[in-house]
Amino acid sequence: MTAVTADSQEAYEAVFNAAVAADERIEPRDWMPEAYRATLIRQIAQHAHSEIIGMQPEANWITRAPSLRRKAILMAKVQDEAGHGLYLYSAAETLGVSRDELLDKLHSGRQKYSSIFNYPTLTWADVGAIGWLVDGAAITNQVPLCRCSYGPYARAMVRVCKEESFHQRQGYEALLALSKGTPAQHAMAQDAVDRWWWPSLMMFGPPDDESAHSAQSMAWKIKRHSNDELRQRFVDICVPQAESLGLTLPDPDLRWNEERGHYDFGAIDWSEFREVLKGNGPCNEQRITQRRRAHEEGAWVREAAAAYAAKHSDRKTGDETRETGEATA
Ligand code: FAQ
Repeated sequence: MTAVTADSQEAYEAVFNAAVAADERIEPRDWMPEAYRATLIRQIAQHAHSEIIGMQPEANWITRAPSLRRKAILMAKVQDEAGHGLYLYSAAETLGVSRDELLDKLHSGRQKYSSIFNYPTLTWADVGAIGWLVDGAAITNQVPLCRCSYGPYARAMVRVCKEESFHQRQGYEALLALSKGTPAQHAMAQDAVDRWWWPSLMMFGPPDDESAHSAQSMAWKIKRHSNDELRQRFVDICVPQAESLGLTLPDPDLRWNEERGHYDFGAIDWSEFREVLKGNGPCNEQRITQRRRAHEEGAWVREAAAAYAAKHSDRKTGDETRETGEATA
């Protein structure tokens, strides 16, 4: 093996920087700075954990969906989120970490998942609000990630975004049905939007001047836009959609700013965000307990799948041995 000298390290770094500057993709076998690898593992793992923990709030309503059609749609959506988790864990594995290691870090609180999934789903309308607002925020954040400099993450995002876009529309449609329904249904939709609006804005992360990783992640073209830029884009998209829905966004300071060409919006309660990140949100305890339980209860499935794969690969090796006649002497 060739030793990496200070000179060759510099040469590798120059190739990496040139590839990033030219908007080329960095692939798993390419040399990359250790800090770039660590940042990607952190972000992709947090993203994957969010997808699988994010199954819980909506799954809460599968047994109580108001019709068979709504139930079938919701089951498909929750299953899609599990699929997103799988693509993302696979993308993280290309960076040299194992899925077991990442899940262990989630279960022991050493890695985060999105703050948004620590809020409860109190009524059926919350399923619509999650689709419209949470999936809507997720798409706003993730479309630029399709151009992330790391190839496997960028490619995973393409499919995830297509599916999230469908999820967003189903949420919008479910909320519209409630908003145009009876006064009680309309009130239920409004109450859900009142509760999910501010936490959805927090999904984009802390304000730019408090975002520890943004500058470096943007220089590496992992992130293409800052947290505040994407949050503003999301607000601008949501205001006319809320009007079409016949619902009000719970922010008296929300108004069009002609000069900026954007909607101004009120102050976000960052102390709430920090509390949720510290583990003190309304459902942190419940979410992680449920996740650990699901992992323990699924141990037999993982063992059975591993045993099956081992048996299958033994058979395959046996077949190949018979075909080539090797290992018979
Ligand atoms: N929640 O320096 P920054 C979905 C942490 S998927 C919790 O700005 P960065 C689909 C951050 O990790 C939703 N923690 O960090 C779905 C860092 O802590 P650390 C998930 C947060 O990485 C829908 C610290 O704060 N999406 O919804 C949050 O540059 C419906 C400083 O922050 C993604 O993960 C937060 N909201 O920017 C599923 C997208 N924000 O690690 C089911 C990919 C920040 O130093 C149902 N991720 N933190 O300990 C990203 O784009 C970025 O990681 C950001 C944060 C923008 C989230």
